[in-house]
Amino acid sequence: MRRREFLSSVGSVFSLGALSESTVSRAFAASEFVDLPFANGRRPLVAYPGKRPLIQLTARPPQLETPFEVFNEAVLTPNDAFFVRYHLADIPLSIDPEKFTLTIKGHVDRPMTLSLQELKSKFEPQEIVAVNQCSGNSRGFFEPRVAGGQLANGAMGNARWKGVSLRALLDRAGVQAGAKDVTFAGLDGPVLPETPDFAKALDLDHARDGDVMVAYAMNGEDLPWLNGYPLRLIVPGFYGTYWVKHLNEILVTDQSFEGYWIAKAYRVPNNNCFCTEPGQSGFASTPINRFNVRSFITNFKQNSSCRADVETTIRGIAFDGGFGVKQVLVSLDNGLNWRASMLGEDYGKYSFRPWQTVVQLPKGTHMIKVCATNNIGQSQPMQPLWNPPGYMRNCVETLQLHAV
Ligand SMILES: Nc1nc2c(c(=O)[nH]1)N[C@H]1C(S)=C(S)[C@@H](COP(=O)(O)O)O[C@H]1N2
Ligand SMILES: [Mo]
Repeated sequence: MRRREFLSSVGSVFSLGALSESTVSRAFAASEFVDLPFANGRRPLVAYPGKRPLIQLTARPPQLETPFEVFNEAVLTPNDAFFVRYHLADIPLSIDPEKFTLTIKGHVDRPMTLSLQELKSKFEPQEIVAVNQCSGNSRGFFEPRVAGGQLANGAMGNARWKGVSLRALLDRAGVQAGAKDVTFAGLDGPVLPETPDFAKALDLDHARDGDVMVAYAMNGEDLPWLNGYPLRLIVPGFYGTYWVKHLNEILVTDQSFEGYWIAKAYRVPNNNCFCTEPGQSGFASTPINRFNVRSFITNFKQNSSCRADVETTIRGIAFDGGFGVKQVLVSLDNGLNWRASMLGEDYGKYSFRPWQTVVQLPKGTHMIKVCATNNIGQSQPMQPLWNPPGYMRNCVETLQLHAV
């Protein structure tokens, strides 16, 4: 179904609230701004329907970053604070949940068109807590700078997703011998016909791993509009580019998918570090896939202060591409010595893992570093790695903290 049809449909139509086609292109009156810590980092804080004021990167399409303080509120990122990323300006503005359907077709014995109600009632529900992170999260910190959305660290979020396992859907449809890839398309489209429509693919084994799912709920509520209402793909451990929103078509093919958004975009250098030297060219590339390991301090801002000589808790989050966080080390002396922190509640191997440690800092300025390791021994580099598209930043973060 195309967007025009939603706009003309009647009944209990969900829509983007006050957001009409003309206002979607305009920033809502922003009264506040934030300064992200890199050049040209001034951004308006803008409240879209269903969202609290978030850091606006672009208005058309809406691209919103989560203010970093939110990650100190809870391990699960609240729906109204979850970041938003779109590529194409023609996003759906109105959807009738009674009429919406998901189609599964291609190399299957029983092509299906399911209503939302059928999806919810005819399949066993499944829940997974998983981080969604944009490939370009933290791109604004790249040195030398690279083209693309200049994001700080807020293009990520962690939620409890509920839906149906993609394997169950594919099994019901009956995947035929010779099938190779599964492709996914959503309701948004390009404004210009020359622009390739947003579509992604997974190989059949990945699509059938039992964890990839079609989600209809996030943290116990319907998906927020801007996070893919009414259905989105969840690809735990993989970068957000695979998490197709407003998902309405699943196609099983007997060929390798060669669509623009995999064959040309979202590729990284094909080596162990997914990195190159600035200026280097002619390297082989591969589609971006799993997250690398990251960790952050969430309860102190850069260049803030704490009380000297008293017990102070430093805490934060860590995550990886689905092997689970094993350990989070903290250094109070800019990386010379490291101590273990205490890991908090385990929400599963795809989730943020909270950690904390209690310190007592003498008067002065301290360079606090945090470094996580996952269950297969992957860790974080001390120095930032570089690649032309500005993807996968995961170097050890340093907090400058003044004990006073
Ligand atoms: N339909 C659709 N799905 C999409 C995209 C898009 O442009 N259109 N962008 C992808 C990218 S690159 C990211 S990082 C995630 C962001 O998910 P969010 O907007 O829910 O935070 O959505 C993915 N799914
Ligand atoms: Mo992304």
